[in-house]
Amino acid sequence: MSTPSPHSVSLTRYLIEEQRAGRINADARLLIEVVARACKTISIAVGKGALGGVLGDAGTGNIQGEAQKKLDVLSNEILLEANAWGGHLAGLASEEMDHSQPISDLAPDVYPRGNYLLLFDPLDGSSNIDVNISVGTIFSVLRCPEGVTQAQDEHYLQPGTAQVAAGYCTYGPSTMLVLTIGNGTHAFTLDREVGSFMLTTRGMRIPEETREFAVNMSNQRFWEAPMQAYVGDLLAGSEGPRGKDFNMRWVASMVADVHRILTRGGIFSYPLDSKCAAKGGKLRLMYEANPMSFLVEQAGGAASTGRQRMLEVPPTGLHQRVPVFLGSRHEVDAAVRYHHEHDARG
Ligand code: P6P
Repeated sequence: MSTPSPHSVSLTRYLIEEQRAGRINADARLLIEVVARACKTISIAVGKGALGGVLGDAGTGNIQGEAQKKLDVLSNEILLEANAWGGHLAGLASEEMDHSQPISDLAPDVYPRGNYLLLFDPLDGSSNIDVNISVGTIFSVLRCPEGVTQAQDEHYLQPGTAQVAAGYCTYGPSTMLVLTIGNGTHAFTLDREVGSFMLTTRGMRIPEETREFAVNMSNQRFWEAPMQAYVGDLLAGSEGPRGKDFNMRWVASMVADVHRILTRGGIFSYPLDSKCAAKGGKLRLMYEANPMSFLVEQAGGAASTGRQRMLEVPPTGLHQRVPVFLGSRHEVDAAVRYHHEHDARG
């Protein structure tokens, strides 16, 4: 049998091949298919822009204290509806909802419940929507603990290493689904004519070294000392201790920044700063940092809080925030070294 060209392998075929190889079971495979189908619906809504009447604020706020965009609310509803009747979930949790929802709250008993917990940020970076910059959906899949019949918030509090699958869909010039089930990180591009996600990169690899960093520099004066020192040395370039010049990119849409790093390398950072330190950071552990860290590690990169491997952070809350450093392994190691050396000096 000839080896299929990457572009002839659909997401469905890829997942069936992984199931045949024993790396995923049917329920998890079908769950990922449901999420991918919901992302296609979100992509259509996002793509309509001003013509779809879905831009602008919804006039509501979420538990994060953020004004919700109409597309935040719509994307959340699309994911809830798609997963309500699928039969693969015990419950789901969203950035846009204060608490998780057991599937029985969403679907009448006629549909079977499953063994998985789905967590998602339905539309990350939505503040960029109104200026037509790429945004995305981030998702994470966990197992519901044995014997739990009504999944509650505490059942989601599992470390990132417990993830069964993780991925994001980026709504950019093309709509791409990037997925890991623990056997590498793979990119699928939506073929709008066929309506299928087609495998376009099997086995994304992040270069270990980089000359590109991503951080919101406007927060520099609020950073901790090790972050100030680390970025100061990046900015010193070839005249400084790093001995090479660096470039900077900051889209302010995590999915877009992480996709660039998975594609060509780099380091993404949202460190602690005095504005967000009281909350533990800006980005959320369970449905932003953990899924992105799983994808990055599976692509040969590294992900840390600056002081601890991200995937080993013991969760304490559904909307817990953490500082984030992820990307090219050697560059993340360098940033962590600045933090460790600072802490060792006391
Ligand atoms: P800032 C978007 O709101 C988000 O959660 C991430 O997607 C993004 O990386 C970050 O916040 C941007 O934060 O402070 O630069 O606007």
